[in-house]
Amino acid sequence: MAIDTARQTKHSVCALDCPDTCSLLIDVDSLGKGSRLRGNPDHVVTQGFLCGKVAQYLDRNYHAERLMHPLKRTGPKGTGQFTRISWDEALDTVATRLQQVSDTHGPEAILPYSYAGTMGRIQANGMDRRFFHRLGASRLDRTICSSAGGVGLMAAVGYRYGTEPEQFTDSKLILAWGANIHGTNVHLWPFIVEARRRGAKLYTIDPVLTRTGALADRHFYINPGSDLALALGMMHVILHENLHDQDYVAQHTTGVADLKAYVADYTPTHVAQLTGIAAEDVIFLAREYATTRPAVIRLNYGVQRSERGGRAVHAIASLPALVGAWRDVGGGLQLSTSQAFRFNADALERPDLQQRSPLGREARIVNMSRLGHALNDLDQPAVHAMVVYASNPAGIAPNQNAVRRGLKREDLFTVVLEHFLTDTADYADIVLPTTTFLEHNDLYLAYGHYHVQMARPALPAPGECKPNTEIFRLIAQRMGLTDAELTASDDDLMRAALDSGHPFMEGITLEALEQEHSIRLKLSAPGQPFQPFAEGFPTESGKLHFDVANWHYTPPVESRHGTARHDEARQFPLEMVSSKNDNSMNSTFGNRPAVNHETSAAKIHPDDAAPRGISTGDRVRVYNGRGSMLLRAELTPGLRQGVVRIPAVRWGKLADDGQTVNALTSERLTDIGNGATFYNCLVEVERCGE
Ligand SMILES: Nc1nc2c(c(=O)[nH]1)N[C@H]1C(S)=C(S)[C@@H](COP(=O)(O)OP(=O)(O)OC[C@H]3O[C@@H](n4cnc5c(=O)[nH]c(N)nc54)[C@H](O)[C@@H]3O)O[C@H]1N2
Ligand SMILES: Nc1nc2c(c(=O)[nH]1)N[C@H]1C(S)=C(S)[C@@H](COP(=O)(O)OP(=O)(O)OC[C@H]3O[C@@H](n4cnc5c(=O)[nH]c(N)nc54)[C@H](O)[C@@H]3O)O[C@H]1N2
Ligand code: SF4
Ligand SMILES: [Mo]
Repeated sequence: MAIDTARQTKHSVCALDCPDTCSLLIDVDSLGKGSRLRGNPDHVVTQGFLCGKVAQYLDRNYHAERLMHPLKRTGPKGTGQFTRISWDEALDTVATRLQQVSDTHGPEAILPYSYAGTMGRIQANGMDRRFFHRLGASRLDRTICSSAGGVGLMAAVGYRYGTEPEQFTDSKLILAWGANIHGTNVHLWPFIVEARRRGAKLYTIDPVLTRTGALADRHFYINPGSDLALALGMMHVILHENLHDQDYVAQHTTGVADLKAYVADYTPTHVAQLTGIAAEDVIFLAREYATTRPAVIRLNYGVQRSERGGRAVHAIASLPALVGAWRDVGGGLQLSTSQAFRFNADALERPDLQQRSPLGREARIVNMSRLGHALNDLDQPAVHAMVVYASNPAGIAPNQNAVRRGLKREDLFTVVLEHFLTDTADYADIVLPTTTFLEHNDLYLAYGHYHVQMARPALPAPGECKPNTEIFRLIAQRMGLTDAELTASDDDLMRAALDSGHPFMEGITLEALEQEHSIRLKLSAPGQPFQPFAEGFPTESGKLHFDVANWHYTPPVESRHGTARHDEARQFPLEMVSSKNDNSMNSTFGNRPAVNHETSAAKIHPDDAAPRGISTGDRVRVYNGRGSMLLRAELTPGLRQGVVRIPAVRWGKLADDGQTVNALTSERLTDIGNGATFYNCLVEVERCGE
């Protein structure tokens, strides 16, 4: 066979909702067929490797069930019966129906629903936003993942950024706090391996012994949602043993005297009762943390998917200031790095295009974490049309039975832009086939490093697939919206986003990205490490304020601790943590058999299984007042007793009972940030027959 001399290696970027935002290389033959997807060896964070899920992404890209042309529904909603239609018919239907809904009920009756199926700036945060602003549609508050933690972090340090991953090699103590680094953020791992080779210790704090916990020097099992109490207990020990950095505290913080008085009650013994972490371990953690330099906390979002999660992040993110950890290269804290990416969001998303509602107000804001409520209970106006893209709410949104009840409404017109017929697409009136990140233009920030990236299509769009940007341009056109903002090209959008004038973005242009693919933000002078808070904070006073006003810890309503008096806790005595699966990405790879297997397990502590007569391999029903789901039991001592872990999120349509784990979760919101509380969820488990 002749060698394909036209084969090229192209650059791309992984668009999945992952902190690592990897730089990719792909071989493409003369017919445009891709092979050998791999990590870019020249990228300082990607380091030439990919996680297991994306190493096989081409299987997904070329999957036989990939959507290739528009569809319209032919059966009852939710049954997934469709017939092929042309783009012409699809666009006409969508334009006509959206217009009708807007004319009849007002534009706020239209709800966009999107999250981070792609993290690209233009495909899921660009033309779509302009279009919905111009319509005057309801605005979606995108709270499903990180808003509680984001608000908590800002309350502490003023910005949503922190320690650079490359600096972890200099750390001597790494606290992985609600962070399954090896499972969800694997490109941080090599830096930790190097730090440990140089003598660093790694401790993990998690109700579950994850892959990361199993590799740590010590693991601390914590009661779900009790992290605020642990942070206060550590502060108690640090202040009462005078282990804080008096100089840094005096120069760069306020309120330490109040803090000391406030945490007096949070003695190790009291904190042990609240968190389940033994008093001597609370003391151990505090002493190790305060006396080891540099010390870094890798806080991840596990902590803040909880009723007390926002304040927990606020308190945890105040710890590095107490011990002066921000002074050191390799010290500090990382929850997210995203806010350092100073794109010009206003120029990209054009909130100024927003039409006022016929009621004379700004378009209302709808919280995506309460979609069940939005679809069933909102009025003035009720939601009559929903356009879903880069998200799968029938699977990933809490209180799934309410969500699906809403999606079934005959008076709701639903459009879904997708790669596959997901649980959500099965409820659509019109399904539109979209390109993947390998097939379209996009510009990327990251939330786990500081490199801006851009990707051109590495592969041709298959079948009749189109990018989201193009689909929103076409719908706008059919609706007679000819504004220049709605006809802007992908490059126009990227240029608008890059043109912010912020010093971090200096020299980062489309042309520069075209050449270099990935460029580090200009965070510090060449050769100098980025130390964001070594010299104070970007708050009004320039200081971090130990703001104890709302730090009083009471256990989450939906937990066994302190609320055992409640009926709920008696009926449903186990706490379910539906944290991330190791080998997938939320529901994105749910049609892979191995992922379906992984997400169909209920992990149960032997001491909880025994009284229920449950053994590994048994079929069990996990249930509460909101729903029920059938799973396979897997006994493991790697859990806090009383906790059941169900890795999220499977495809309901592939399960006998049609359910995902979100049949069980609630629409209750976090203390601050209006986030979802996926990880405070009381359930009961019973063995069931075949
Ligand atoms: N493999 C894989 N990688 C992913 C994803 C995926 O689905 N699979 N999803 C991506 C997304 S969307 C995100 S947001 C990130 C999230 O990344 P992470 O935040 O690391 O992931 P989570 O699994 O949500 O939570 C981390 C850990 O927090 C623990 N946890 C739960 N409740 C508590 C608590 O109350 N206190 C403490 N201390 N720990 C708690 C969980 O058991 C879990 O091990 O990962 C991204 N990467
Ligand atoms: N129980 C429980 N529920 C959870 C979580 C949990 O830990 N436990 N995690 C929560 C969190 S942190 C998050 S971030 C959310 C994630 O929820 P979602 O953002 O909905 O993420 P996915 O489930 O990965 O679904 C993304 C969908 O986007 C599609 N997609 C990908 N790229 C594109 C594109 O370019 N265009 C279009 N139109 N579509 C595209 C994919 O095919 C996929 O079906 O889930 C939340 N739900
Ligand atoms: S999912 Fe994360 S680790 Fe995997 S390739 Fe994408 S960015 Fe990299
Ligand atoms: Mo997320």
